[in-house]
Amino acid sequence: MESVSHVREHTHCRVCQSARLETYLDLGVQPLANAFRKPEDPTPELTAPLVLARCLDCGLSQLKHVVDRDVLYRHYLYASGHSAGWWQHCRDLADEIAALQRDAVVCDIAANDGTFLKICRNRGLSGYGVDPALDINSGSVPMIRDYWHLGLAVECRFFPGPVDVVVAQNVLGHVDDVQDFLSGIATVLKESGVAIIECPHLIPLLENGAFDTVYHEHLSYWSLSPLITAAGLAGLAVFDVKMFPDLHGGTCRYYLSHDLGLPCSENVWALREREAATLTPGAYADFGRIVKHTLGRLSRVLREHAPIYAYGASAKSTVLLNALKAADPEWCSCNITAVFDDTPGKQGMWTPGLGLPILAPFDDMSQVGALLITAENWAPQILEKVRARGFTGTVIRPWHGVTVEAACHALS
Ligand code: JHZ
Ligand code: ZN
Repeated sequence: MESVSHVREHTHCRVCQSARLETYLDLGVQPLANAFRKPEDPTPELTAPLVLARCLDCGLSQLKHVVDRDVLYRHYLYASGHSAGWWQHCRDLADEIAALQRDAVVCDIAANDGTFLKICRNRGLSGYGVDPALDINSGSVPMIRDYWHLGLAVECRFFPGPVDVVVAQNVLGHVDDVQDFLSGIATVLKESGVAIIECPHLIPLLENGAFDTVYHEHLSYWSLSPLITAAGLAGLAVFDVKMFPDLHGGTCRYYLSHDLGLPCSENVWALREREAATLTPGAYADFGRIVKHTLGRLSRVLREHAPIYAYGASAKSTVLLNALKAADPEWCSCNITAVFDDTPGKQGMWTPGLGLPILAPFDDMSQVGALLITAENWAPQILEKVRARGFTGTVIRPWHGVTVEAACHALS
């Protein structure tokens, strides 16, 4: 692997500009988590340091290195439409928006394959998506192929016009210039409009020991407190929040409006209090210890149960498997035979760093002895699928200190 030339060191907090960034997780130099490759690809793999720090002033957790976004997003293989749990989440959100305003116009930032907008359309809502990925097929959903930014928002406000709702799911953490991004939202939103921003929350990340969600795409690991600061600078206010503990390991939905000085909900106060009580220096230190423990135990478990198949060629799988290899001097790639994934675009590719083959799951899974779940956030759906195909072996899950169970007991 060669070092990536498109890496910039990030020295100041992207919310408050403080230089007081304190490292609390160092996963070394890692391949890019979504850089799945064709086996015959001769180009060297790109890598970058993966170091997580927190701002001692505003509390934002952020990576200390920024990879050029064109390297990460112009050819993006992740298609949100392939995860059934994600469909349900989007259906619920579209219902909520339709109940609020039957004819709402929606701008979906980082719309990916248009899954959410297609669901909106079935409910009579209209709108358009914005996404920089050049080769994701979004069907007939109108899609602007660009990164969301203030200049684009100014154009969109002019045509097609201001919108009632902005939806930004799993994108704020990927954004380097947060101020420009949020100002763009404020610009395109009608006076009475609502912005709905979702991203994994920092507390479950720390509590679950979910270090595999730390990768180069995720520049920031948000919590409410720094978001209130960043939103305020863009003329927006957070007026409500909702937690989804099972989504991507613990997602928070933030509701924002133009800052009209109106009171916010009880949920906002409660989450602020919870953050103040939970996100203590000790919690960050504990997280480092959990990660070390997880890697050590997982190495042993994988050796004991080899040969193993993994399920879920997620970005998380790249981090997990490469961190394991880096931490385990006795690591042997042959302990893991292949990684299953239902995404057709990923099948036939190799995983970043380790070069494990990605396969479609077998019709008959009864011959698979042990399965490492590498998309832990989708574990229930994956287990249902493999059990239905005859899998009766051992299930290994990496979060919560590593669990090892027979298929018949896992998550039942
Ligand atoms: P999944 C993504 O990360 C992308 P990833 C992104 N970087 C982000 O921010 C986070 O989400 C939040 C497969 N799968 O969704 C599909 C099956 O094969 O956890 C995916 O390849 N069968 C924008 O990549 C992978 O697992 C199934 O039944 O870590 C899951 O990836 C299910 C449920 C999933 O996200
Ligand atoms: Zn800060």
